[in-house]
Amino acid sequence: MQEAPVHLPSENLSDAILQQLKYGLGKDAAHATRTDWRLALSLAIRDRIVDPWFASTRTTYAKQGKRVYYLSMEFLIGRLLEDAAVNLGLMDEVTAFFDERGLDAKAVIADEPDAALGNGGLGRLAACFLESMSSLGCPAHGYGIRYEHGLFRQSFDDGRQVEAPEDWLSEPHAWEFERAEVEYRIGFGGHVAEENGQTRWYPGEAVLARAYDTPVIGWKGAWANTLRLWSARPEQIFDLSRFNAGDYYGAAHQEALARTISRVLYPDDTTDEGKRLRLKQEYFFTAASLHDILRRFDSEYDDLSLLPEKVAIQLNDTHPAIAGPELIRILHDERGLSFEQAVEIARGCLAYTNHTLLPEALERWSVGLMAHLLPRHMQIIERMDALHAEAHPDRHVRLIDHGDVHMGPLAFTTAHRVNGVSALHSELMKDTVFAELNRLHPGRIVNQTNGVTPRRWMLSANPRLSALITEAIGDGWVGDLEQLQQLEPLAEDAGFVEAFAKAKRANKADLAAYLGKEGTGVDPDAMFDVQIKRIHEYKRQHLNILQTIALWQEMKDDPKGDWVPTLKIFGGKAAPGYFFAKDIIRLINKVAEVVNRDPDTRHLLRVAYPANYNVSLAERLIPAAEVSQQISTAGKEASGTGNMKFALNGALTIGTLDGANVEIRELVGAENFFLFGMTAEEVVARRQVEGHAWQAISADPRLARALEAIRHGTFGHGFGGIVDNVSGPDYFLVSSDFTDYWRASRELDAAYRDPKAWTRKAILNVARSGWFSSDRTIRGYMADIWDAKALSVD
Ligand code: GLS
Repeated sequence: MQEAPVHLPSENLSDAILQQLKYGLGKDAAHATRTDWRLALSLAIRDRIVDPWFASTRTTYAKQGKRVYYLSMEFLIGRLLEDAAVNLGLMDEVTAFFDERGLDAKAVIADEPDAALGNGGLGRLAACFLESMSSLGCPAHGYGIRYEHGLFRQSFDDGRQVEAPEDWLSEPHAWEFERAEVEYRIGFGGHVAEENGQTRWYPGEAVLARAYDTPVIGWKGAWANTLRLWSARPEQIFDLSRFNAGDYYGAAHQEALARTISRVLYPDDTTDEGKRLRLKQEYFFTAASLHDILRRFDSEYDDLSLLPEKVAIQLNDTHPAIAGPELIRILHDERGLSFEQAVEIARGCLAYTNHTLLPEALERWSVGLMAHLLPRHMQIIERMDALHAEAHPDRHVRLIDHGDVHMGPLAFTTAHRVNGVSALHSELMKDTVFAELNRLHPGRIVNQTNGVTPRRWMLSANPRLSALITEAIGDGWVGDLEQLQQLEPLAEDAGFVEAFAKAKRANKADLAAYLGKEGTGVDPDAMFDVQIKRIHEYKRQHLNILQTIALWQEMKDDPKGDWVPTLKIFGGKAAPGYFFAKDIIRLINKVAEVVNRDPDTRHLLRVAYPANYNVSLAERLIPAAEVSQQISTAGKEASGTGNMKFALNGALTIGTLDGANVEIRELVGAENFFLFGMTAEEVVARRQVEGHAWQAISADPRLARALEAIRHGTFGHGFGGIVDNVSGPDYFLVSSDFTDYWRASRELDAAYRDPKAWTRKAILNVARSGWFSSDRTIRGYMADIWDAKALSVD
């Protein structure tokens, strides 16, 4: 039999995989390792994406569609293979192929490294958005950095977080195409000169940005967009004269310096650290992306005034906010437009998403650093500041203040739209950080509540529930999540309620088996109560663990009492320099050690903290969760997206009125949500009460006793900082919210005692979560911010 040449992928997936194994990887099936199979499968599936990908590009050119460019420091994409197989409808064929060979398709898929090019919600949102833009046919590119090392790998040593570098690129990466021909020179430093009435920037050093493309296929394979990541390279790869002189280290110096720019992801998304290198990273990927955007624009149009009509550039937080001054610089200095015209056009293209109100997370760069690294941009920022002052003489807001450039106001003034990520957050933006800018530019702030892609967070992560839903209402929900509403009447259908509970129970059993391998033996019939997210004081994992300690103490007092057996699951990483958060991690692990081996209570309460929480682990945990902990101090969590994934998968939320919890509660119904705690307004008032923490502790013996146990070393030593904090300044109001949290937790237990009623609530959570699809969010951006239209391949 004659085999098809490898460049013509076989129609038949099995043949295509075998061809890729042989011709793409040079491996014989008899000797193929799991990684070989995974790579062969990935390449065979990638081949199937190329045609729709090219067709999407051709369509965008032919229809002269408006293009959306999503600039983000982070794309927390996780594994790509299953996404692609699911969207192309190939999962059954993949499973059958490996079944035939006695291999486990799931294990092959899980062999893919989890691409952790992000920290948390902000990066994962960017990944969900890319998928939704492809599923909707919105012509788009994601632009970011191809970090060699994504977010660190976490392990625990005696309960302490230990960080190790992550190396997802140590194996071949099947999804990307290196574009050696797409390379831009990115300058830093140097000086600015006036020549014949024109301003010119002469950078003192430069690196090259090289493009790597990953196609992102949408639902049903109808459209594909591109994630283009930039990798830094030296201009001169090697200094031969130094090498020949025996200076081997010096000869490679330039290369090492340049590569540093795309080497590591900053392991913190809430504080601005790393200063010089981080600013370099930000400018590096933003400038490369703008060059690329303009090159593409120039290939189609020759009138720069068309830019806002044809190009929408979304700034995912302020990390790419230097895009404003850079675009103005290019249009004014290099393309000869007047400064005012350049500002006008740049603003027409740019929009900015704010993702946090935490003051320490609002980026600022010292004028000295900015002027040193980007001297021309600093001049432009000064001029923008002066222009803004001239236009609004009564204002107080400055782009430059106390020797710092403030990136939030800079992004705000260079964007035509600024959006928050939940209804509450957008309102708080108007009242707090951007109050004055909002007054000067009414209508510029809009809201786009976050969303999550149902393809990954339901269809592939929760195949059991997906199959059940499809059996009940057909498969239209995958592309139109609001169809889940059709499940509502089924909450009263005994057969459906039973099948739903069975699916959840099976997901729990899978997770129990996994956690068992990880070292925590658990009972799959316990209530699975989950808090997974970055470890941060405002997210209040310490409130959760304090409540767990208090519960354990009461169980110990009365082990024969009518308790709901509970498994508390925690997951998350702390920024390496955030010592308080690292103490919280150690406390959770130490409480787990004590509680899990207590013979009086171990059948009632267990604590599990699997290490190295990432996207893939989230995909295991969320489908098995029954309780979703969303307990941040009100006013601090901009939105949350984990909260949406849990509700969609039928977990009931215990939460505060914070971020998108507010909208979740409105939609799923107050009776299907366990609310507690102060509102954002009450939080502000409570902080003014002198001794608020101490008052709360004095009024609640449970809290006092739990704190006492920590102080007395029941869980080991070194936790004085946590106890002192929550009984002293307690900025995040752990103590003040404890009593109400305890109440809501016990109400939750009571509800869990009636399995049928609980399952009905879970079904209603699923049925009413359709609005939280990122397809809905992207439609909102397209209509209210980008003015972009969906296209389809004819
Ligand atoms: C974040 C917020 O903290 C989250 O509440 C939000 O869901 C996410 C996406 O909008 O953005 N901001 C941030 O800096 N990191 C986040 O995860």
